[in-house]
Amino acid sequence: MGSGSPRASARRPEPNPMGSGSPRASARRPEPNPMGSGSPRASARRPEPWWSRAVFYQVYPRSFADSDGDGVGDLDGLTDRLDHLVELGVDAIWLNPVTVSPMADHGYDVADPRDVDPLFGGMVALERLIAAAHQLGIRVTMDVVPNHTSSAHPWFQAALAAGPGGTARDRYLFRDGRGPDGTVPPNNWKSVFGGPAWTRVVEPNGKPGQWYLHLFDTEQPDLNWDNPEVFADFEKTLRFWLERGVDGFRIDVAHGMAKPPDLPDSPDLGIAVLQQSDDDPRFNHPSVHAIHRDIRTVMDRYPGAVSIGEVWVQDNARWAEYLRPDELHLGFNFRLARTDFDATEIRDAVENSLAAAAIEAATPTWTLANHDVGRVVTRYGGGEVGLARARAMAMVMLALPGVVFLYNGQELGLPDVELPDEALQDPTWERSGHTERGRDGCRVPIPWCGDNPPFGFSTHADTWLPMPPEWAALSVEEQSIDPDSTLSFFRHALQLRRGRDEFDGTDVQWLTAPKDTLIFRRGGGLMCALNAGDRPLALPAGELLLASAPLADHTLPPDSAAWLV
Ligand code: TEU
Repeated sequence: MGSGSPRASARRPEPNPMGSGSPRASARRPEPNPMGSGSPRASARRPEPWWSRAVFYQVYPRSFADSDGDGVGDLDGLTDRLDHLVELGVDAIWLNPVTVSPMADHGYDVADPRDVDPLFGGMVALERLIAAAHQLGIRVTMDVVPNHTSSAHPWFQAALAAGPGGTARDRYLFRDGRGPDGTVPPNNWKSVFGGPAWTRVVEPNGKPGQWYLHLFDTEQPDLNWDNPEVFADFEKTLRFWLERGVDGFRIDVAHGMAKPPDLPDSPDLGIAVLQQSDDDPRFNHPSVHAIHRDIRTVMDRYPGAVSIGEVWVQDNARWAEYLRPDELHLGFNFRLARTDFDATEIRDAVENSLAAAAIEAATPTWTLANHDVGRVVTRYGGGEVGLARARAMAMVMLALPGVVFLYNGQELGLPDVELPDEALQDPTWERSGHTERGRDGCRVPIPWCGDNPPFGFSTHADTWLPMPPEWAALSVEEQSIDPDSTLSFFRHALQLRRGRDEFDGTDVQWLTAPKDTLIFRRGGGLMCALNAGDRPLALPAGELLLASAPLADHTLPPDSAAWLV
């Protein structure tokens, strides 16, 4: 890292090991890209890329910090709060969509992929964020949404206006309906958010006409990736952001995009709202890989830039196909996010995730929470127990080789919030006929300081989702002064992970451990023990680096974890 970086010199005694120098980054950044072949951990043959053991911090921009007092978070709010990320010790931000959008799915409905929505502060605010983050040695990756656009996108508006048969409709998946009057949707697919995946349009002549496919909300029409214009435009989008200094992308629904020819009916798989399965014809069609190869060709022109796919595929072999050397750099693996607090299941999930990545010699990735799957504390039972388990599992995740994703608020131990019906905004709530509450509960704004909502998140009392009064105790300010807080714990854990050689190596060796517990050892010498049972676990001999709960006589209480060397 450049010696002039305030973060490196003042706060980071042990610079994060990075890979080889990037011509792209050094050309455009005041500070040279914090890389360098001098990394002690980079292999002699091939230096590790910067992201190979990075901690990514996911910022849900609506909920992070509001700078202009409208009750919705924005990019200047994030820029103002970057110190929090420096203190936490993360390497990169993953920014959920900030591009121009009517916000039917809070930005995943993109009307202009190459501009920033005024709600988030417009293009200048993103430029300020990128400059400030880079100055602090933090990289910025952003969401891109190739599977669909917003129905407000000019292409879709043109498709509606053009009527059937024209080239404008060929950028999307328009089809005639079935039945005598075309009143039956072209196939039986369901939307991931509930209800049919097809909506019928009113044609320019005022009559009901064709249907269009939308795997998500009605306002998110799926693009036709067989049309070469679609990739050409996506390439433009990737280059546009890379040229502006973005360090990479999280590719939304990276297993979508390609659809089976003729869009056949789906067998009734009984798939619930917000779920997918490997037999599901809506996703993971083999021709998606040609798209990823094309994307990689673009990425390779920008050395150091990373592509991270959202790949909801269970089968290891099929998941790994996305990580072939000419496809994605990284793929989200969601196994841990779907695993209960059960030692056997956790070990299975870890082994499976490692095995999946190993198929293509890819870097493993670990996720416990995000803006879709909910918060860890709640998933593990809520309250004190849920929090204890969330801290313990964070230690397991941070002890594993590869890349870790933290979801904003995870470092504060925030739970999901039970919101009143009238506050709900996720399209899932309406589309499921009010049977599925959707994902709003894990998207409530972050408490920064003070005794009452909005806790420094905004100057506006009416935040876009209401904040619970009891979050006063969970604010960043409150937790910063408490050495035993979850925030202090995360800061310490990330500092150790970044600075200690014992976290080196790519292997995970399982040691003998009593029922309902697990112990593994890393090549560098780190041992991680997890007690998911109900009796204390006697720890193996070694020096204690960190524990998620107080120890008594070198024994680990239930619902906790420890690192030893
Ligand atoms: O999610 C894709 C997706 O398929 C998820 O809805 C998934 O089924 C669910 O989270 C499993 O629990 C991405 C974004 O992450 C999500 O926020 C968007 O709503 C969606 O794409 C549409 O763009």
